[in-house]
Amino acid sequence: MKEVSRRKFMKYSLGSMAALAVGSGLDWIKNEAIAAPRVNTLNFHITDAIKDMGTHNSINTAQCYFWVYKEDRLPAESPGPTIFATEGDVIRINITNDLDEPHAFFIPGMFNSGPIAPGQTVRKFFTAKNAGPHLYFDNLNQPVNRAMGLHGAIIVHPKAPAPGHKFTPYGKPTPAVQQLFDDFGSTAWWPGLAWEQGDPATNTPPFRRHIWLFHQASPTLFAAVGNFTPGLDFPSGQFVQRFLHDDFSPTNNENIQGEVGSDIPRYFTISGQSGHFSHNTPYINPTFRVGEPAVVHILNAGLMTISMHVHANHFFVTYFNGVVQENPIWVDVFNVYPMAIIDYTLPYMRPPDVPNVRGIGRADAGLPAGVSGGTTWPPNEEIRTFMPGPAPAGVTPFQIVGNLTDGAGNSLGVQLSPLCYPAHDHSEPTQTSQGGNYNMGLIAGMNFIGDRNTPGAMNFPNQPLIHGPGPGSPFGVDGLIFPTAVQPPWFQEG
Ligand SMILES: [Cu+2]
Repeated sequence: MKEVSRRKFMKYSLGSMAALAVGSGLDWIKNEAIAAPRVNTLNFHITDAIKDMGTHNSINTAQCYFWVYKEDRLPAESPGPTIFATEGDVIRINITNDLDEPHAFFIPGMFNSGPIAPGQTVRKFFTAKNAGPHLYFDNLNQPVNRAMGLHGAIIVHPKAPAPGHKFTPYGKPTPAVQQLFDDFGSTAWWPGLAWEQGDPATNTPPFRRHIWLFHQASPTLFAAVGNFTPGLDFPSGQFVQRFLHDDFSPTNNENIQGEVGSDIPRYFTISGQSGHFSHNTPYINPTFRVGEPAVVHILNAGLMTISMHVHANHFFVTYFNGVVQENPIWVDVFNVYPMAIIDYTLPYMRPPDVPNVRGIGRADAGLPAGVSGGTTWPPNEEIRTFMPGPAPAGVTPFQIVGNLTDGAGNSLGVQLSPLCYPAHDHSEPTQTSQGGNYNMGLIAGMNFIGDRNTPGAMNFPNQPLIHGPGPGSPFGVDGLIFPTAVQPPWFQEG
């Protein structure tokens, strides 16, 4: 095994679910509003860490060495913490480089720290602008420093919508995107809530948004970078070649545990998580009702192309690499190239795969004369399925029953609800954890917990999912930063 110079240097290790407290959706910002810190100044250290990948257990460890932006008040993690700001905010930032070669903090079009020497601290400020999603990253020795984990998302919210219009996620929306967000909640074809509109009665937050920040990790290559001659940059050409094209035969590449293997990435992450840990995490997966439109900010900090595909709803591509779209196409899969930033705007309409006598996505009605059976929306077939056993005849929808009981006569029947649809990468043969099974790789979802446009179906029964972590949740309350002492105008407490 090679000498591991950086391991003496390393200050942080990650191994618990609490390390997930870096991702965010506005839903849990709202839920955790009282405890969430709003800070004047970001205090970042550029340092390194060992992260548990994929398994999150101590028996079958799957660890990887990373470089991270660590905020003083938050756990070490890659990606770094999501920063929420409002257009025009002045953000103070102190950045200390604890590693032994120059590093930087860069937001295209917004801020550039310039090279920060080992041991040096820079104190700067910048103004949040260009409302929309942005990547922050280390732009030195590209793409090595960024790919080693030095990246994160900054979401700039517009100060106000144009007069007479509703909020969009952008400062200067195109007419088509403005029309879409104006239509949400106020037209016959998009009934329900506007994007800017919440509903305390259903615990629905306003400004529903999630962040899917993509990255790929190579335990052997990252260890090689960590072990490289202190003070020298790892050759970027060699890094890219090994990352994308190394063969799968065993080589002398070693990870931090001394295991050998290919330098091809083994871990494909969404906001730092894979598989079960991305698919069942409230801050990654939108979980709303029909009529509660939501935005997913897609950012690819890695070196491989992702084609994230969402079941249940087509999404509008409203933003592409800094450009609000003139013509927001409505698609179910869209390529996300390295460094691409794309917004998927989910209308949260009825999943059209649930059939309906009036047509896909339309309001339901009784069946035509002479046709037997029942209506199909609310999704009776799905949520009237009881395990164990069928519901007795005559049972109304949304009533938990079963044909088995416990000793006290209580039913054991459980309805299958809510409706959970997957979202996954359409280039899955390579984009998976150690190959061959996207359930261990890039998997997220889109969940429906009710329908606010259908009487009696506001809340589907038996919901195991929640909008976000509650008090005492292992996800913690520290996963977001408002870099201003002033509560943003778009922030509302329910
Ligand atoms: Cu699929």
